[in-house]
Amino acid sequence: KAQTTSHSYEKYNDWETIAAWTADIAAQNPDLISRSVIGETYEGRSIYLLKLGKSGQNKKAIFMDCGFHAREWISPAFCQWFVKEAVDTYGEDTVMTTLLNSLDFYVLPVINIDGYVYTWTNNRMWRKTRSKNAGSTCIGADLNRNFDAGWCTTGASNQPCDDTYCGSTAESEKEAKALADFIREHLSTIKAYLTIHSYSQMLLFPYSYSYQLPSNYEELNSIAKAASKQLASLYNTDYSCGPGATTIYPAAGGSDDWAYDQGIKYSFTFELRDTGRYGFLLPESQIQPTCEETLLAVKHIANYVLEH
Ligand code: ING
Ligand code: ZN
Repeated sequence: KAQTTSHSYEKYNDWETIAAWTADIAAQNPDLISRSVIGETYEGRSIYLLKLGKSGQNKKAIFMDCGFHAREWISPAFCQWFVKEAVDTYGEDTVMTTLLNSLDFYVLPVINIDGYVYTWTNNRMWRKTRSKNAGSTCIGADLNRNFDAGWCTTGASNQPCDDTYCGSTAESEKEAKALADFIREHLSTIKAYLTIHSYSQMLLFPYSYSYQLPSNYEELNSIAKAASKQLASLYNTDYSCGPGATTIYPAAGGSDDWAYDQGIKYSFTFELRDTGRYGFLLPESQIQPTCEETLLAVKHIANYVLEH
């Protein structure tokens, strides 16, 4: 374990920096981390996935992605932070050690890479992908409306110029297809799906495309409450928990609903800090506290999955 220090975890990093970091951190921690490429973005960038965990047999896995929406910069910062914590606290922190000995974590640091690059170069408030739309001069689709879960039936737009454009079909976006293909290929091991967004301070679970409650609603609700309690224990940050449709708003085509309907019964969307004062422009001074508190919630969920 080494070299987590030369990377700036308390700053927002551009894609070039994050991409180089994925290679470095895997190379420097070969017994704990491996890197793969699960596909390419519309503009041809490699979509990197880190697999964290000590080698072992028949391990359950937890999948976590960051950077669905380009402007939500705290999200990729959290995925980087999580990997740093795994490296730095394995063998020191008993919970992290147990988790990495017994589980694999798939961490996808940025899924919407093209959009993320665009927020650094052109428009800080960009949300969507950067794909061309037939018959329109408007660019991109909302990756979190592009999954095959009640696709485009509610809380989504069929107009390419809108920020919640659902795309021409479910999985029309190469990034959504790559993510969905990977999860489909690993359904026998992936027991939990976590997707990191901002902002609102919420811990959401299915469904968002319907008001129907998931079959294990009581279980998901109690996990979310306990995870939020852990999160609040550090800085008193207040989170709301519940199904997406009633807690934030009805919205179809989200990845958590899709993963849940694939059979991944522990599926959560995090909406990190804050509640709107800074919104997507969360100051770098809040990266450390936000990531530390969120880590407690993620560890709680992972530990629950390990024990069930
Ligand atoms: N919020 C999510 C969004 O995609 C969400 C809320 C979660 C919708 C789960 C659907 C499913 O709109 C942000 N901030 O992106
Ligand atoms: Zn988002």
